[in-house]
Formats: sequence, structure tokens, C-alpha cells
Amino acid sequence: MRFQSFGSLFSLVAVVPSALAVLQTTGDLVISNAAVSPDGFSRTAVLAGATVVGELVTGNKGDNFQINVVNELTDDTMLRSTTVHWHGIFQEGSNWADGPAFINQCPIAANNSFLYDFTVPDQAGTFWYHSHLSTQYCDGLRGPMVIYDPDDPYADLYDVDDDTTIINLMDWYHAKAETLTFPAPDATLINGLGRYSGGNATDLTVITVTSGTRYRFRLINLACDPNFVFSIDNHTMTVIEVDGVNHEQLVVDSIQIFAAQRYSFILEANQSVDNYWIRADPSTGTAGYAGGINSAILRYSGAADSEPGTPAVTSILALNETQLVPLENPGAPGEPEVGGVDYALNLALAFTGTAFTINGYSFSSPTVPVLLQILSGAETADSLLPTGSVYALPTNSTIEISIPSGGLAGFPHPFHLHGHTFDVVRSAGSSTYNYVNPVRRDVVSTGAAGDNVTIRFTTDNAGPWFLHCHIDWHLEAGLAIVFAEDVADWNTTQTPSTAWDDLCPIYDALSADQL
Ligand SMILES: [Cu+2]
Repeated sequence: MRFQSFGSLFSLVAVVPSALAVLQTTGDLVISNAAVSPDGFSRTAVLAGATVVGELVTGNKGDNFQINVVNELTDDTMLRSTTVHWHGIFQEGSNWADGPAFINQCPIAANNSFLYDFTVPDQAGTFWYHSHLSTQYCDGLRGPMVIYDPDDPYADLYDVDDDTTIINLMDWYHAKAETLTFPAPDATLINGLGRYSGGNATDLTVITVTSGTRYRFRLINLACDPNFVFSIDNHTMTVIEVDGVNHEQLVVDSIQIFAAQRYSFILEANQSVDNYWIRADPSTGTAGYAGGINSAILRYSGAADSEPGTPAVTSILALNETQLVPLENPGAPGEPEVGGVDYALNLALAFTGTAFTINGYSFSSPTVPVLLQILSGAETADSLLPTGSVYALPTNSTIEISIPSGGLAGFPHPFHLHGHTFDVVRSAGSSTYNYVNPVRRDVVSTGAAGDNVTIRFTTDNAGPWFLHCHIDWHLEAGLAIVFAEDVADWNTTQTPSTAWDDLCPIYDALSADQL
């Protein structure tokens, strides 16, 4: 089906309401069930702030956040408990507020609330939040989070940077996550609207720009699985931020963005007043743009209220990760040679046909959160559960992790480390090692057969930190480990709230239909 064959196009295109709810540093984030039909197919979802794109959470660099997650989930055909992870936030000194269930906390039971209290002293940029309980975020619990920098070094490059310049890319499933095994998504949503193959020509998101104005767009991949090749017809994009880290300007015409990654780019509205396709071609699901799938609309003020007629063109300036250079303090810790660190670890990945393993162990959640195991008396890192999946890291040390993914089933796997950014000294698609100024980020594609993506960071943040594939179906199938950082000091460095102490007893008392 081609969009030219549709009938009354003009009436089918609607502008997304601009008055999105915003939660600024402090307040309630209500998690609830509701029926939604972002692509014309109605299903019950798990929502943050009652919208398909969860309520925007914002603050400034240096702010303290006090976000009270209120669990009003009632639908027992999906998980009723929840947690929220603040993706990319270091949580230094507040590991208990990081969010992953059974690593950092027990889930929040329905009809309960839990206060996430954390400070963001030295980070700014584009982040997001999502459920970190099983595959719950695939049912909808995900939204953007932006930390603004009042002293942004790139402030002179753009005129507009607000809640209208956030571009949320999502995969969307018509079935509930618990019923799915390694599924393909039904639709791509851009800012909460999209179409599915074989569906109706429902409303698409319209992003309006004014000719002559420069915009800082914040692109977020909130997907459970696909990476997207993102582009905007007739426009280049100047990338300035990668996963909450400022980078030197890099002009591109397309961006392959993996699950959980973010980019800020400058777009100058310098083309003729018209409509242009915004494209996000997914790696799984239905590719292409037939019938307006995987699309949204960039509309210049004054242009007709219609769908664009611009054709898809071949990218000639695709983003290449090896060309990204951190703006501040570039350079990887350690010596400029393979293994030139205090502690080097190789991750051998495998797939059994149903489960993923790392160095022979498939991750499955312990019943007692890793952090609580120490606080409640476990003596040594060796005794931490789950067996084979927890690695004690020496404190104040340089760390190198190599991940030869070798075309493992389901590749490319985007790996995310909690509690840190890392320097990617060897990127996917490259056999060159760069210790001088490699990209710094918190999610990296581990590539295909022949790749050996290698990252470095310094252990300066005590606590248990999850390292996992951010394809949520793969995490659920065990593609994860936990780093126990400075474990000997958790009893003094980790100070959870009393409400945190109460989470496990409440959760453990739930009956099966209340989980
Ligand atoms: Cu994966």
C-alpha cells in the first residue's frame, strides 16, 4: 500500500498536543494501566503519567530529584509490580535508587509508592527512564528524561531546546510482553504515534519548525529491540551529544541508533517551507515506509497541512561511531595497548537456543537483590548470587571489558553498563584501537561476526551495577552480568532509605496474581 492511494490525507494528519506533562525534579510519577491505540490498534498498556510516551522528567545539572513512583497497576494479565530505572544517571552514592529489580531493589508492589531520591551533580544531556522489571517496559513504561545544562558549551549553536524538540523512537507490540518470545514489533512509534503494516492511515506525529531557526533535537531510542536508521529528508544533522556526553560536532545525514542510545543534534530549518519525512527504519519488524509506517513529519510553519512528498534517498554521511570525539577530557583510562589496565575481562557470549550465556552462565534474577545480599550479611563477593553472574571489580582501578559477540544470534547486541559511561576503545565494524579520544557513552553496539568491541572505565562508583544487552527480550533470556564494585565498603557507602528496606518484605508477601 502506497500513501498516494489514501483518500483524504489532509484530515488524517494531526498535530500532537504540545502541552505534554512535565515532571520537574520533584513529584509523583503515576504508573497505571489504560487502553491506548497509538497506531490504530487498541491494547491495554502500562503507562507512566497516563501517556504512551511517558511524562517528561527534567531538571538541571546539579539538581536533586525526588520522584515518587506511585504504582496504580491493576491489570493482572501483565505484571502489577514495577520499578523505574533512570537510564544513564550515575547514581553515585544512591545505587539503591538505580532501579533494576533484584539487583538494586525489590519491585514496588501495586497500591504502593516508592521515592527515588538522587542527585545529578555532574551530568547533563539526554537520558530516559523505563521499568527494569522483566520485560515490562515493552508494555509501555518508558519516557524521556532531560538534564539541562545552564552553562551548555554548545548553547550558541541553537535557538530552541525544549519539550517540543525531543524525538522519542519506540517499538510497539500488539500483544502483552509476557506472552512473547523474541518477537518482532508490530509498529514504530515516533513521539507516540505511528502506523502498522496492514493498518489504517492513522495520525502521524508532526514536528513543526520555523524557517531560519536552529533546533537542538534530542533523539532517544526507547525500544525493547530494534535499532533505527534515523533521518530527516533534505536536512543534515550536527551531532553534539552522545548518551549524555558532549562530543565534538559531527555532521551526518543518518544515524543508526541502538536500543537505549541517545543523540542530540542541531538541525537548521534552512530548506524551503514545506513538509519533509522524518524516517526511522527499524532493524526488526516491518522495514521501509509503505503507507507511512516508520515515519513522522517535519513541517515548516506556513507549509500545507499535508503529508510530505519527499523521496527516500541513500545516505552519504551516515554516523560512524569511530568519528565521535568527546568534547571534554577525551581519552581512555589505562595504557595504550590491549589489556593495559588493572583488570581485564573477556565476555564469551553464547546462545543455547532458548537462553543466552556469558562465560557459561545465563543470568536469572536472584530472589534477594544483590545490594541487599551484602547489607543483610553476605560476607564476600564470591558468595553473591546469582552464581557465575557477579564479578567483583577492584576499586579505583582501570577496567577493560572485551565483548567478541561473533555474530551471536540476535546480533547486533547493544550493551549497557549502569553507573558509568565508558570509552569505546574498539567499536563495532572496526579493528582499530583508539585510546586517545574514543567515543564515550553508556550503550554500545557489540556488532557482528569478527568484531571485538572493547570498552574501558574506572571504578569510582561503589555498588552493584548491571551490564546487559538492552534488547529487553535478550536480557530476559539471560544476557547480563553484575559488576560488584567496591563491595567491601557497601555497608558504609550504601545507605538506602527505610522505604527501600520495606520493599522486599512487602513484595515477598504478595500472592502470585499480585506480582
Ligand atoms: Cu541482545
